[in-house]
Amino acid sequence: MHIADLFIEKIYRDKFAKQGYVVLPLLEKKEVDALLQFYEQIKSSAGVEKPFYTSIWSDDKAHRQTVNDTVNRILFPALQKKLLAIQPVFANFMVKGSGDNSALIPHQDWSFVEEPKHDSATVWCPLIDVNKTNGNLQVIPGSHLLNNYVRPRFADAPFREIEKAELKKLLVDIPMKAGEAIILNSRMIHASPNNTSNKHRIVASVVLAPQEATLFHWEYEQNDDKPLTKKYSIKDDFFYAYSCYETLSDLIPIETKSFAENLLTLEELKKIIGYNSVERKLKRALSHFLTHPTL
Ligand SMILES: O=C(O)CCC(=O)C(=O)O
Repeated sequence: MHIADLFIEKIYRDKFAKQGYVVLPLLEKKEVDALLQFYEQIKSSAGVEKPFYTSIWSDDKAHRQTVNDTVNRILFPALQKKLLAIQPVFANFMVKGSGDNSALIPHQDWSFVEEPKHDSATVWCPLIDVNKTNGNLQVIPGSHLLNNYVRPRFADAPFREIEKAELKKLLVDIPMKAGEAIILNSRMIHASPNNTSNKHRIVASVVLAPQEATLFHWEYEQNDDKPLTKKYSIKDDFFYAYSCYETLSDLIPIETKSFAENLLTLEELKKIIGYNSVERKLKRALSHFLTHPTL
């Protein structure tokens, strides 16, 4: 089952399947305010001193759990008005302080389900208006068509040999209002620029999977120079039970396999995403007339 098929409205089903993401209105103002108020209450317990951090990086399990439960309690019912038969994998705050080191490099998210039989998506919902000056999300449209279906923790990206400047040219900024959400396939390449404003950028986020899909987590390991993946069967408490930097030594993998990677060139990536530079330039030129670029 695929997330694209679970949108109630056809327009979102079609857009999500084609471009790998959609932007839609999600939260009411009172829900945005409730999340901001909750963030203010718990921010000091995160204990993460980085210009960009997400709650699952916190060493404090109680912090990870309370953020998961509270963010999920507000986001998930709102999402059930847009999508059928979904399950939350984990929920999170993603906070970007101001400064030159707050950018996030292009990456894909981990796999959470058996792909391509199923897929999963990240819901990213800013609690303040975002644009390219304060760390809006950037995506490479069409990059959900990449076929690296196992994306383990600690593994490097299959597009790591492409020059950073070239990769950046493929990114599209997604400016959004507080309470809107971008829902993106976990395979999408995404990033975010530095926050050059003097205000923290706070985002509430939840990863979604189809209800019928079993949740898994893959870990990358180098063994005698041979790359391996270990596959774990997980429950929805996994991402607050373990911080994202922990090795999972007390868990028993259900499968250990060698990890075969196919490193992408720029040309291969452009072909997969159906990159059309003329169309992209035209859309850029028109983009100030549009609330959301949809390329
Ligand atoms: O919050 C951000 O700026 C980036 C979020 C992100 O990379 C993610 O959701 O994986």
